[in-house]
Amino acid sequence: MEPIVISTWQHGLEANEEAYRNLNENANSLDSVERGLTVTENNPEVHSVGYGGLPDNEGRVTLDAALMDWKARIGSVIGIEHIKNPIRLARVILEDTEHTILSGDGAFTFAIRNGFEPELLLTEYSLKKYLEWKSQGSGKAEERHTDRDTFNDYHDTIGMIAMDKFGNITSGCTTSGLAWKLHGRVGDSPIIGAGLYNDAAVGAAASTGRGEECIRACGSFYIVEMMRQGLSPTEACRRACERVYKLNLLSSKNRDHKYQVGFIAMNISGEVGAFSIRSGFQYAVMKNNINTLFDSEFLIDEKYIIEDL
Ligand code: SD4
Repeated sequence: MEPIVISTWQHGLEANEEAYRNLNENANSLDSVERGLTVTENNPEVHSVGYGGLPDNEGRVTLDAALMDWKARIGSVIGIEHIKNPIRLARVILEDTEHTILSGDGAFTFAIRNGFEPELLLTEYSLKKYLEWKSQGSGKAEERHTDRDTFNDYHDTIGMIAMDKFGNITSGCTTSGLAWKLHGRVGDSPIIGAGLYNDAAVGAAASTGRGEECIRACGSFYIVEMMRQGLSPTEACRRACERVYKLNLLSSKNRDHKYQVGFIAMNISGEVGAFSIRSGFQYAVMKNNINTLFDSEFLIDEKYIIEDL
């Protein structure tokens, strides 16, 4: 098969390069996704992933990451602190334990026992932004996106799906979650079926954006099931966005409706697609040695007014 990799947002371009280089050298998709996502975790300019990720409401950088491969193997890490590459830890959980998910202190202890070095992940920039937020006193978590309009300031979760030369697909996600989230809050990224899902007979999906809304819809699982029924990756992602949108409204009229959720998907023929709730979501696809950033199709435009519904 021709290798192919798709990932979320503009920073997906850089991660794709690394994943694709590995795929081209005959690495499997699990190795390639892990290595690709590590690039984003290591980049302090990406303020929603790994080192340099914006902290929670207590000023603590807490990271979520997960991997799922074509053998339905899972490794997920929730709310880990001081470990720069949670995606590498997710890989160790996937390969070397009987478990699927480790969280918090237990995940940290497991990491140290497995040779990971503790590091300070709060950068000068993140601390400055945190102190600014504190002094404003809104107390609310914030979604920040690397969209077309705000690219220079904000960054976002990276989700990635890759197919290797053997036709095997792996999906992965890594994030520091919403900026200023309540300490202990868990988003979609480490939740299997929400932030990512993989089925060797069908394909895979991954998400970005407001985790609460994606979790409510089991977004990534839903996309894989839609593709199983014969929908294209783009059409399956569109259906998932409709589901997210409806469940957000159903769950509460008072809920914050100004959220973004974006999905990417790939089927076992190597076709890819994406869809988002609002405009601005971008995704990067690399195949045939060409890495391209696309604007996603979306469900509603910014003129949407909740009171009209
Ligand atoms: C989360 N989906 O924790 C992640 C973060 C994100 O815009 O993508 N934020 O909800």
